Amino acid sequence: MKIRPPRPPRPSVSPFPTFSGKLHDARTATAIGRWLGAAITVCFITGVISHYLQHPPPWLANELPSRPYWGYRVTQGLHVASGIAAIPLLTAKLWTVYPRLFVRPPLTSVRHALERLSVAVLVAAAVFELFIGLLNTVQWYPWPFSFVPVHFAVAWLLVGALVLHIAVKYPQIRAHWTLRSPGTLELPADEGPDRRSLLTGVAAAVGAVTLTTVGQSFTPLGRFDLLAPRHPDHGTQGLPVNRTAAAAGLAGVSTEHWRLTLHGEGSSYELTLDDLKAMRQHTVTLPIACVEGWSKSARWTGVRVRDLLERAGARPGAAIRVVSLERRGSYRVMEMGGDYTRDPLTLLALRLNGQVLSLDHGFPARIIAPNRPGVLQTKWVTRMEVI
Ligand SMILES: Nc1nc2c(c(=O)[nH]1)N[C@H]1C(S)=C(S)[C@@H](COP(=O)(O)O)O[C@H]1N2
Ligand SMILES: [Mo]
Repeated sequence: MKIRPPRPPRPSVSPFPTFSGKLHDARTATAIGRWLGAAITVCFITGVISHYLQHPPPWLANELPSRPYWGYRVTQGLHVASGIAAIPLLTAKLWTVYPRLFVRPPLTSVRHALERLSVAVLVAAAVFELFIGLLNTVQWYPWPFSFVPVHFAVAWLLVGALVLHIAVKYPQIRAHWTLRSPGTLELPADEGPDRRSLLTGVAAAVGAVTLTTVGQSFTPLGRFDLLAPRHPDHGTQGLPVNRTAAAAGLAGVSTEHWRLTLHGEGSSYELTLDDLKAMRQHTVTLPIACVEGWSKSARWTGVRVRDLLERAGARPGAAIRVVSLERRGSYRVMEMGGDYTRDPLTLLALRLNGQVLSLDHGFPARIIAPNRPGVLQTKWVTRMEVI
């Protein structure tokens, strides 16, 4: 009987790439992840604020505060800026952790399967939110669903998956939270230049996209605003136009035939444009803060909404519905709670930066109110009803 000599073991060749560098380890993932986590947290909180200011549930509608007058400008500026900053951060984070896609065996236990599933949900939700959010800033909607409810719902999914992810990864996050060794001020010797270069590169990318877009709402940096879709200095009468009269289907408004109708609780009345001009005029400086991210302050002159309501015999702080001449469109009808109608800064404006409102800015009359999303600053107003 012949005995075969034992075969030398075959070197096992994995069809999958292997990674050993520092750029794909838990320390790099943590370093980038904490900045990404911070950006997503700011984006989520400011997004929830924006959502409830724009679409309050009935119990909240009359409680929304009209101050600070600059509130929405700041929260929405942060929302769009943190979302834009999250794009290079998410890209870098995914690049750092993508070797984990090739981990073998793909599933070791139920727990491992659940962990991978939660990461899949997290990544999908994050990519989806940043993608549709970015396209929304340029008002491009190449999808069949409506943006706001979907963006809002997936945000909760994203934050839920993020909380789960942080809980699961807590031991690694804690171990790698700072890049310094415990008790020293020096970077440990094994922190080669590559990790630092990567983090510097990511920081530079975040700085670059922020600097070239944040000027759309933070106007002192306006001259660096090269990439944002809107520039606060472009537009008639010193203010960008979000939706032109032509886009809203308004060819013109006849001053002669235009009326403002006011439905109070007991009484109703109608005013011509001359009647409105004859009422006491007030001038306020307030921003238009568009949900899409741009903001610009302007000087508005017109009649206080509370004076108009008082004249209709409405109780102070009544909530109202405002209707535009525009025939269709989601911004044709707007509702406004008592804090806004009571606020002396809330105007039915007739003039903008010292000139009669142009048709694109809402001639003959538009709403301007403090701490309000731009979409609710209704243009071409023709009717106000106490509700
Ligand atoms: N009737 C009506 N009002 C409207 C709109 C609209 O489409 N229709 N757009 C709103 C949006 S989204 C913004 S940001 C502001 C912009 O005002 P502006 O175009 O005068 O800058 O108007 C708001 N008022
Ligand atoms: Mo807007």
